[in-house]
Amino acid sequence: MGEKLSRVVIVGTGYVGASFAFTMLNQGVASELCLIDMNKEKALGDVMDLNHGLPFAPSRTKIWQGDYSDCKDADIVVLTAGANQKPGETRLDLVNKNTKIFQSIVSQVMEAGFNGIFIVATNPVDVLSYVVWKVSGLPKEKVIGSGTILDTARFRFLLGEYFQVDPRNVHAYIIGEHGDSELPVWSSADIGVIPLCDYLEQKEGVKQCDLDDIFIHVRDAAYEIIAKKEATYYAIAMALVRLTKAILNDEHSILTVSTYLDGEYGFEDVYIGVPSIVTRQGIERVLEIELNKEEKAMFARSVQVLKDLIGQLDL
Ligand code: 6V0
Repeated sequence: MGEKLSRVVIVGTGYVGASFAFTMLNQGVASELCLIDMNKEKALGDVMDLNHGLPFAPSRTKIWQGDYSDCKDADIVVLTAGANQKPGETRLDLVNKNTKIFQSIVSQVMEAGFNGIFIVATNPVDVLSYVVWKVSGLPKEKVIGSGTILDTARFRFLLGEYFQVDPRNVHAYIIGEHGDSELPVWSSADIGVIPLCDYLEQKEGVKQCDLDDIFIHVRDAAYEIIAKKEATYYAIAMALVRLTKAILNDEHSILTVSTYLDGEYGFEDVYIGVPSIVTRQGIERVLEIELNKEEKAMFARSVQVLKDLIGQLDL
């Protein structure tokens, strides 16, 4: 084949990490997949199980249970380790528990000589992306949180159902904290080529209260799913693979990832979900959506929630 090898290391092979590995294998995204977990038996079990699927995979992938020294030559390290959200627990409750875990993991990855891109999925993802950026010492472009990529997908799915349009033709964003203070950017949402606001005026049967309901379902989706089956993992796994592909293939894709703000939207020193251009180098730039007055206020509140948490961290 002669193609350049691409190595992706996954730290944390729980529900999310293992689903991510499975999706990577099914889509033939990387030539090397290395799985690390403090529960070595679990990681080894996953490696065996995934390897047995290789005869059905679209391309050859080398999969093994590794250790932190394998991060030296990795293009991407995906962090899905840590405690997950328990029923009734907010993502923000997890912060102290997972910050400690991350300080230890990221130090070990960096000691191995890693110089690639971190993708962070563990919650609270915006705060932990900030932790990874601080602890790793890598440039901000190289630390990317999954942010509101999943929330945006949920939003597009529900809007697609409502308007009976393919969700891939729904151009609408959820921005802000991946959590309770996130917000829908209604003012710039388009259904296909029609601004949603026009749609609202023109189409009978399209009501603002239905749209508000859709957002509430998006915001509270994780709570609903966790109450039913204890964890959410398929859609986030697919979202993480989408992000991984955007990086490895230098796609310049616009994804609502958690990105370091350095003056964009009038804020700095915070990681938060905003549409950003993702390339082989990581985040190329943040796109600033024109927000209306109400959206600006909601975004500012979301930034404040995250800044308050970051301010309490012992970094
Ligand atoms: P899980 O199934 O408990 O898996 C976590 C894994 O991490 C386990 O296998 C642990 O053994 C492992 N682990 C814990 N500590 C360490 C350590 N120090 N070193 C190595 N491995 C360790 O959790 P699950 O996979 O369900 O969730 C993982 C994280 O993803 C949680 O924080 C979730 O809240 C978060 N999610 C984030 C989403 C997003 O949109 N960003 C969506 C869903 C879940």
